[in-house]
Amino acid sequence: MILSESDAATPALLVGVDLGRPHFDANLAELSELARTAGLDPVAKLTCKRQAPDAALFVGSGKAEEIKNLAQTHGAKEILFDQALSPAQQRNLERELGLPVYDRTLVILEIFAQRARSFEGKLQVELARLQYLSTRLVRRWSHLERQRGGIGGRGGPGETQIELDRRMIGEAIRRTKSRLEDVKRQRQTQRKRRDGAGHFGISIVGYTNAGKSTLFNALVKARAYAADQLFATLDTTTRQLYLGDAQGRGRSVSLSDTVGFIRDLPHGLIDAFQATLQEAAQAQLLLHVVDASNPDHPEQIEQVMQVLNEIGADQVPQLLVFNKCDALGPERQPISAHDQYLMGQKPIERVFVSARTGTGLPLLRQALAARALPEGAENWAQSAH
Ligand SMILES: Nc1nc2c(ncn2[C@@H]2O[C@H](COP(=O)(O)OP(=O)(O)OP(=O)(O)O)[C@@H](O)[C@H]2O)c(=O)[nH]1
Ligand SMILES: [Mg+2]
Repeated sequence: MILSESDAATPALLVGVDLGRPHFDANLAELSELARTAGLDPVAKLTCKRQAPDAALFVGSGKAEEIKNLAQTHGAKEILFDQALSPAQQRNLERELGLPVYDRTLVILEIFAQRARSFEGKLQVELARLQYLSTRLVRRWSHLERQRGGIGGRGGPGETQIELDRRMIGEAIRRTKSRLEDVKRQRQTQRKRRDGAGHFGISIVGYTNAGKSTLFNALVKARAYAADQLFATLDTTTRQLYLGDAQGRGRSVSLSDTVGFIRDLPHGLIDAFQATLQEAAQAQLLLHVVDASNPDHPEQIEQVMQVLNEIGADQVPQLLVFNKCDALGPERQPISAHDQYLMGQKPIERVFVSARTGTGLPLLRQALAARALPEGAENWAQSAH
C-alpha cells in the first residue's frame, strides 16, 4: 500500500461502520488525517450503521456492492476501514471487492513504520508489524524472505507455504524481541546514570497532534520536530529544564517529549512500544497536553487516560495543559488562566496556554516549579490567582 515508491498519493475510499458505540466519527475526519499522513488520498467516504459486524464481510453484502461501485466511480485503488478487521473479514472483502483492503490498525502501523528513526523505534515497529502479520495468512511479508538471504530458509519437504510463512514470522518475532531486550537493557543503564537520587522527571503525554513537541520546544528552547500531522514524534527526546521560583530557589528537572496517543491504538503497538512508553510510567509528573481547540478533546482526554492505564502510568501525578488557546474564539476563551478539571471524580490542576504564542507559559513554569520544588505548592496556589 501506502509505502509505494512514488510520491503520488494513492486514491483510497474510506469506510466507517457505526456499531452504536459512543463517539462514532461520522465524518471520518481522523481516519482521513491518518490516511493522508500515510500517503493516501481519501477520494470518497462511506458510512453505514450496523448492529454488529458481519462475520464474513464486516458489512452486509449489499453494502459491499455499494463500496465496490463507489470505489470504481472515484477510481479508488484501496479501501480503508475505520475499524479493525479480522484476518478473515479482510481476506473476504479483498476477494469481494477486488481491491486491497486495509484497516485502521494497519494504517497506524504503516505511519509508525514511516516515522521510526532510532534503532529502537524501528525494532519496535518491526515487532508490532510482525505480530499483526502473524495473524494474517495473506502473503504480505515477502521482505522477510529477502532478509534471510535464502540460506537454509526452506523447511523440510511437504511443508506448506503457510506453515513456512508462520515459521518465518515466528523466528523473526523471536529475533526482534531479543534485539529489543538488548536495547532496553542499554536504555535502563543510561537512565540509571542520568536519573540519580533526587532526580525529577517530567514526561509530556497527550493525544497525537495536541502540540506536545511545540510545547516541549517552547519550554526548553529546543527544536524537536513539530508538524501538523499525526505521529510526528515517535522517539523520546529528553532535555534539562531549569525551574525557579520567586524565592530564588530552583532546580534542574528533565523534560521528555514522547509519542502521541490515539483512539484504538493497536495493542501490538502498545506492547512493542513498552520501552518508549515506560518513560511516562517512571516520570514524577505527567504534563498531559490537550488540544483545547479540537471539539473532540474530552474524548481524547479519555483515550489518553486509557493508554496511561494500560502502561501503568495512571498513578503518576498529572498537570493538564489546555493548549492552542489562541485558536479558540473569543466566546470560548478561558475565564481564568488556571483552574481544576474534573477527571471522573478527581479534580486535576489545569493550566491554559498557547505553545505557539507563549501565552500562559510563565504560569505553567510556575506550576511546574511548585511541583518540582519541595514546599512549592502553597506559593504557587497563591501566586496563580
Ligand atoms: N494554533 C496553535 N497551533 C499549535 C499550538 N501548538 C501546536 N500547534 C500546532 O499543532 C500541530 C501539531 O503540533 P506538534 O507539536 O507537532 O504536536 P504533537 O502533540 O507533538 O504531535 P505528535 O508528535 O504528532 O503526536 C502543529 O501544526 C503545531 O504548529 C498552539 O498553541 N496554537
Ligand atoms: Mg510530537
